Amino acid sequence: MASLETSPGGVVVRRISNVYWVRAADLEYACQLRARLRKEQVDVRIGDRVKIAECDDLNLAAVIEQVLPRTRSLPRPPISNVDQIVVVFSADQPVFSPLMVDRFLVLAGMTDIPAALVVNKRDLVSPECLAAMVEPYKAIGYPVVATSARTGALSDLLCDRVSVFAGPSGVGKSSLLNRLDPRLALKAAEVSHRLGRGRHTTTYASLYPVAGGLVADSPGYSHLAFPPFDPQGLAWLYPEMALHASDCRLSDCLHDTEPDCAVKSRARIAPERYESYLRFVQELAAQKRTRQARSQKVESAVKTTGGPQAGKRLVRIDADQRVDSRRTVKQQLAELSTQRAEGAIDEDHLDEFES
Ligand SMILES: Nc1nc2c(ncn2[C@@H]2O[C@H](COP(=O)(O)OP(=O)(O)O)[C@@H](O)[C@H]2O)c(=O)[nH]1
Ligand SMILES: [Mg+2]
Ligand SMILES: [Zn+2]
Repeated sequence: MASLETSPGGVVVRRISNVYWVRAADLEYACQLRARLRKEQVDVRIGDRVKIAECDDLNLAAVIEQVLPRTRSLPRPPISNVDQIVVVFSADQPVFSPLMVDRFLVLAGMTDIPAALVVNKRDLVSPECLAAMVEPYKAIGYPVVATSARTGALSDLLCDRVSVFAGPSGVGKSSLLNRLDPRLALKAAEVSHRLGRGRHTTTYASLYPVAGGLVADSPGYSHLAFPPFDPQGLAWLYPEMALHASDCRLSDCLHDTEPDCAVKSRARIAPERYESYLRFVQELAAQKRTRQARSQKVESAVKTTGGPQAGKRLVRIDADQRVDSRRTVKQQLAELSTQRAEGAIDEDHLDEFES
């Protein structure tokens, strides 16, 4: 048995119910939480760095003694200390869609986690075709790897990092990971464990050791709508636009038809990228209008109270407001994750909202 001082730190890679698998020194220990942590209801997530104790190397069991502070976390699914989001697309089958690529890059940008782009199935297109796909993203500074799960690997990109794969289904995410480690047999492993806790349902992802790093295979990315986000902030998530965004005449410039727009006059934006930008601006603006209309509705409902029907109405308004306060928590969460992206808040503050 090792004492806390000598026991290696580890990373939580998987959780099923109240058993946490912690990877430490190339071994995976099935761990319980120390009673003290359970009593304090310490929230332990996949990707958390922890101190373990009472390591039983024969049965690979241990106890989690301490959870170390987190850095960059993915809110959904909750994975801590993520170094990069690897956006995976295929060169063909399914067809390469720059619009979808940009959506994933923007979604990644809305967290504070750096993104890389992998274009898989390079065996299906000509080198010229492939170059046309990857060059625009290389030019604006994203790490880009063109590969094929049939022939190539991604080792350099994944080494020494915690990565989360994201991308549409069918592009070869599982195949790429299986190629790096055939023991993974990831088809089955993709099934994540759902635990119902009251009204909350939490989906847990797993981290797999591959190519000298840890990788989560494409968790819950079926939901591709943007979280609440101000359209004026979108240009900051387009690196080639962000370079000039602070030089526009209007501080709230959307870089569309505004006068003296430094982005439009100076930035070198690929036409597809500018097209996706304008579409996403519209989408975010429409979402914002819906949110505002909904909160105005609640406000005006509150103002109509009073008179003979007041008691009855109050019941209804009460119900409305409850719905709204749940929404507000969601909005606050999204705002918090934006603030967190800007380094404005720490994780402990966020936990108050998520628990
Ligand atoms: N030609 C070709 N097919 C691939 C490649 N990678 C994966 N595939 C095929 O694409 C399909 C979807 O792969 P899968 O790994 O399940 O994609 P996922 O949904 O992103 O995990 C499977 O039939 C794979 O055999 C590749 O590099 N080249
Ligand atoms: Mg898959
Ligand atoms: Zn502008």
